[in-house]
Parts: sequence; structure tokens; C-alpha cells
Amino acid sequence: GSAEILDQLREKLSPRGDVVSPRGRALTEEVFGAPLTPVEVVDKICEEVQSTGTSALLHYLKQLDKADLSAEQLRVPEEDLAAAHAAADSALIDSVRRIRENIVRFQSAILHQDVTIEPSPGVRLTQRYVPLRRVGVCVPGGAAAYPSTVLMTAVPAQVAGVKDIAVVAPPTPFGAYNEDMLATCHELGITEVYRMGGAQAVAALAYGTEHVPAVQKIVGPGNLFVALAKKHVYGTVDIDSFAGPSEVIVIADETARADFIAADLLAQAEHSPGSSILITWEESLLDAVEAELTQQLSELSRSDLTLDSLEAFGALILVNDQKHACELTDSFAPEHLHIQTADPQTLMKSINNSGAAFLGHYTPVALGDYAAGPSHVLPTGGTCTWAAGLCSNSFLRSGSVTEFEQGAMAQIADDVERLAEKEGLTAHARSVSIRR
Ligand code: HSO
Ligand code: ZN
Repeated sequence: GSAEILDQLREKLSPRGDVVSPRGRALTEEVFGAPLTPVEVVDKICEEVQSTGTSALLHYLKQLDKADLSAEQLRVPEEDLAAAHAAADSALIDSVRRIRENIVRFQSAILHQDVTIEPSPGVRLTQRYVPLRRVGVCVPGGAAAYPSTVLMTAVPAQVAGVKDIAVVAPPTPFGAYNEDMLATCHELGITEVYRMGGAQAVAALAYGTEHVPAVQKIVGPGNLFVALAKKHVYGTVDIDSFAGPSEVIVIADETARADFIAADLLAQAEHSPGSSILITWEESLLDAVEAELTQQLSELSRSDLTLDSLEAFGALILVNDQKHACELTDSFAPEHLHIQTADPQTLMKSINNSGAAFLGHYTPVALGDYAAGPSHVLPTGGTCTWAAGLCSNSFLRSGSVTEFEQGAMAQIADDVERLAEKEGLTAHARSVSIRR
């Protein structure tokens, strides 16, 4: 039955608690002298950074990231960004430029514009949009380097008109010491990059320290500690969402190619952890995809990690029909949905819940991960039923503007006075009646 399949599928979502490795657990125990839960660890770090600023930040960078930095070494010198750019593979820089253009095109087209209506003479109502002044972008640097995340966060912010963008990346070879990531920042005109990651970086951005000016919003993916820290600081600043491990559901029919599907499932598993789920009503696809998975896995650079993830968080599911596939997908609410059928547009109409959808045999999710235009920072773990992916509009705040002329005010006054009196707020009523 559907409910059972769904329960089994939910187990394929890697639970956030598991993201703490045994090594991570041992480390926090060593640092804090007690086996604290991840939430306790994060609360403690955030509170200390809030109260003692840079010294707590440096303390945790030393203890947790094994990076012995001075306050002056927190920020990457602008010369280093320029040097990384000068030394970078020129083909990479060309790609970054083209991708930036793709992102700018899409993100500008969807950017909210001010809306003004004049519902009656003498009344003017406006919703206006203002960019946030300063935002922080978290770029992961644990298991792999992510120049793509710089593009997919900073460019939408720039399109929205954000003036200051502070990038934080952990002090690791895949993070703040990654030349490609630094070169990408320079190409995008980002000058403020900090060597800090984890909960301590999120807290520093949210509360500000002597060396890190506070931001208004923190975006970008991260591990469990980053996600919990964003939750902790929400309210002091805004955040995008709590992005967890990546997921894909592929829906396929008899027109789909098993080798394509296997490649897509492996791409998601490569994030390790990443959930890779195929749903089909075409029985022959199951064996064909399985054979392709085995075949292609042997050719991958990260095959061990990918296999671990596939075994823990992969599933090939046979359903009765298309309708069943759509119901299951909607209940699971995947981060990525890829429809590889004869008529993906029609099928898409019966599915509401996905963070980002990819239609057709020639639209692998990797196009969206790297280059198409929509951001790859997306809601995971079923949260796309209420959360949206990052986009240029995530960096705007809206405010309303109301204007009445005297005659128009007199017309609406009765209703205002009546409600104000019902609420017992006579000063409110009087502020209107006095103008009649
Ligand atoms: N699939 C990830 C994004 C990514 N993939 C970055 C490769 N690099 C989350 O949407
Ligand atoms: Zn990806």
C-alpha cells in the first residue's frame, strides 16, 4: 500500500541526527568535556560568540576546526582573492561568467517590482520592495569545494541589489583555502570572505564581532551544526531555510533510458548522504537501472562514498500507474523532482510538492546544480510543502505605503471608528474623527 511505501521512503531521508559522525561526536565530547547533544553544543557556541565575540569565535575555530587563526587572519586578504583569480584555470573563469549571466537573466526576470493600486479616487496603496543591505553566505567546505554555491547564493543577492555580501567558508582546503572558490568570489566582485565555518561562523554573522560586522540574513547550506545555528539565530537575523542532505525523485516511464536514470541517481548519491529514489510503473526499468548503477558506479571518482549513500538512502520503486507515482511524490515532497516521461508537463500538473522540478530526458538535475539559472539552494526533507528555494526575492523585504486624501479618508472613517470602538480603543477612533 501507498502508506507503507511512504514510510519506507521516509527512512530514505537521511535523518539529520545521523549527520554527526562518530568523529564529530568524540570531538564535541572532548571540547565540551561532556556528551552534549548537537542542539546543546550549538546553543553554547552561539551564546558565547554573542557575549564575547571574536575571542569565542577564534576559540571554537581552534577547538572544532583545528585552525589556529589570529583575529587578523579571519578575513581572506583581497590580494589573495585576486591572486586566486589570476592563477585560476581561464576556462573555469569563462564558465563562471557564462553561468553568472544565466543566473542574472532568470533571477532578474522573477524579481518583484513595486505594485501600486488606486482602488478609489484619493487612495493610493503600494507594496514596495527594498533589498537587504548586508547578507551572509555560508559556503560548505567539509567533503567537497563548492564554487557553485557561491554563484547560486551571491548572484541572486546581487540581482536583488544587496550591497554587502560576506562569504564564510570553513578554514579547510575545500573551504576558505580553496582556490577555485576564492577565484569565483573575485570574479563575482565579492571582496569579503572569512575563514570560518560551523555554528561559530553563523553566530558571528548574526551577532557581529569586533572583526565581523553583523548581517541581516544568513543563507546557504551547511552541516547539522550550521543548520541548528541558523535556527538559533533566527529572529536576530533572517535565514533562508534548514537545508539538509540532498534528495531526488526520478519518475520514469517506458520512454526513459536506464543509463540516464542511473547517472542521475548516482549524481545525487555522490553528495553522500543524498537520497536517490526512482519511481516507475515500467517493471523492466528496475533491473535495467540496477544493472546500470553497478556498471557506472565502478567508473566514478567517489564510488565508495556514493555506494554507501546509495545503499542507505537509495530506492527503486515499482508503482501501479502514473497516478500512484504522483501521489507518492507529492507526499514525499522531494527537494528535486526529475520527470523522465513522454509528457512531463502534463504529469507535473498533478504534483504540487517539489523544491525544484526538472522536466524531460535532457534536463539532468546537474544543470540546475551548476548553471541553468534557478538557485540550487532548495528546501529538503519534505519542507518544500511550506518553504521555497532561494531566489533573488529572498533578498528583498517588502513594506507597504498608504496614502489618503481628505475626502477618501472621510469615506472610510465610519468603518474605522466603528471597529476602533468595538475594540475599546477610543483614541484610535478620535485620530480619525478629528480629521473629518
Ligand atoms: N545538489 C546540491 C547542489 C550542488 N550539487 C552543488 C553539486 N554542487 C543541492 O541542490
Ligand atoms: Zn548536486
